Amino acid sequence: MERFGLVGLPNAGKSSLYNALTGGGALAAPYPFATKDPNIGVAKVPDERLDRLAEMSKSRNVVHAAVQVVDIGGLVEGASNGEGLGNKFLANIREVDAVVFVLRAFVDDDVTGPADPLEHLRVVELELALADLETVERRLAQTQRAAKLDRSLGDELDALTAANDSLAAGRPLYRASLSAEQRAVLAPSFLLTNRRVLAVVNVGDHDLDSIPEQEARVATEFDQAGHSAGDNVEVIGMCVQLEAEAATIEDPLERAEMLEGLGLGEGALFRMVRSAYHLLGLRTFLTTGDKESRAWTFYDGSTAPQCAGRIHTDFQRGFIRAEVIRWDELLELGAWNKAKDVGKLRLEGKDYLVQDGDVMEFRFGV
Ligand SMILES: Nc1nc2c(ncn2[C@@H]2O[C@H](COP(=O)(O)OP(=O)(O)OP(=O)(O)O)[C@@H](O)[C@H]2O)c(=O)[nH]1
Ligand SMILES: [Mg+2]
Repeated sequence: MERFGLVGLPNAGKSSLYNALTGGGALAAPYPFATKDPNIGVAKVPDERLDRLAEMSKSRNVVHAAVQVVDIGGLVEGASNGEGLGNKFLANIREVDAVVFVLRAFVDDDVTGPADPLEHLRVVELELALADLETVERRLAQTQRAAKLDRSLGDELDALTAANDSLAAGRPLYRASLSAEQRAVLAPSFLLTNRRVLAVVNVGDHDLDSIPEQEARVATEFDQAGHSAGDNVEVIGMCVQLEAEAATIEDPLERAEMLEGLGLGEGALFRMVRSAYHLLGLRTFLTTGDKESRAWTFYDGSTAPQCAGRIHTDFQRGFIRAEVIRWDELLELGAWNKAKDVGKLRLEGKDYLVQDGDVMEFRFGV
C-alpha cells in the first residue's frame, strides 16, 4: 500500500489531520512534540464511481482503494544539528512514498509557535534540504573517486553535482531544475526532497474566507521564478479542526449537511486524498459484481497483466485477456451481462495500457 507522510513543525496540526483522515486516536495537544513515535493508519480513497457501480450491481461488499498515512513527529529549525527531536524524523520520512507538508496558518492563544505558513515552509524546506545536502555531499565525494576509474558513472556524477548545487543554495530538489533522467539516477539514494509534495495549509475556523488567499501565498512561494516546483507540488487549504470534527460524524448525510452549512462543500479531506493519490501517479481500475465491487490501485502506464497482478499473482502469470469497459458506459447500460450481450465489452490483450476508470474482468489459466 502506498504511504503518505505528514511532515511539519510542532503544533501545525499533523496529528489532528491524521485523526481526521484515518479515524485514528493520535494524541493532538497544544504543546510541541506531542508526537514522538509515528502513528500509522489507513485512509480510504473516496470514489463516487465505485459507489455507483456497487449500487448498479447490488454488491454485498464494497471495497475502496486505500493509502497509508504516517503522522511523523514535529521538526524545528536546527533539527539537523539535534534541536528538538533531532533527526528522528528523517528515517520516518525516508520510508514514505509522498510527503504531505502541514503548514499552520491558524492563530490560537493556547497553541505556541508561529502562525505564518510561509515561516513553516521556510523551516521545513531548510531542514529537509540540509539533510539531503549531507547525503549528497557524501555520495558525491564517493562517486568522484570512483568515476576516475569507471567512466560509466558520468551520469550519476552529473546528477549528484546538479543536486548538490541546488541543495547548497537551500533549495529542495522538487524545485531544482533537474531532468527526469537525473531524478531517476538520484532516486536510489533515499533523498527526502526528490519526490512530490502536497502542502496542506491549516487555516483557523474563523478565517475560512481566507483559504484561497492562503493557498495562493504558499503556491506563489513554491513558484519562485526560475525554480518553480511545477507539477511536483500541490497546495490545499483547509481548516483541519473543522474537517476533523466533521469526520467524526458517522452518518454521511449529517456530515455532508455540516460541511455544506459551513460552506466547505464536500469537505477538503476527500479532495486532499484524491490529490495526493494523483500526485503519486496512482490510478484506479474497478471490478464489480453482486458479491463485491472494488477499486484497485495501479501506477499510471501499467499493462493489463500488471493490473491483473494487483488482484492476484496467478492472474498475472496466467493472463489470457481482459474484458474492459469504461465505468460510465457500463453504468449507462446498467449491467455487466447487458454490456456483454450488446457487444460493448472490449477484449484487450497483454499490451493494453489500463486507463483510470476502466471496469475489468480477467481471463486467465494456470
Ligand atoms: N484553533 C485551531 N486549533 C487547531 C487546529 N488544528 C489543530 N489545532 C490544535 O493545535 C494543537 C496542535 O495540534 P496537533 O495536531 O497535535 O499538532 P502536531 O502537528 O501533531 O504537533 P506535534 O505532534 O507536536 O508535532 C492541538 O491542541 C490542536 O487541537 C485548527 O485548525 N484550529
Ligand atoms: Mg502530533
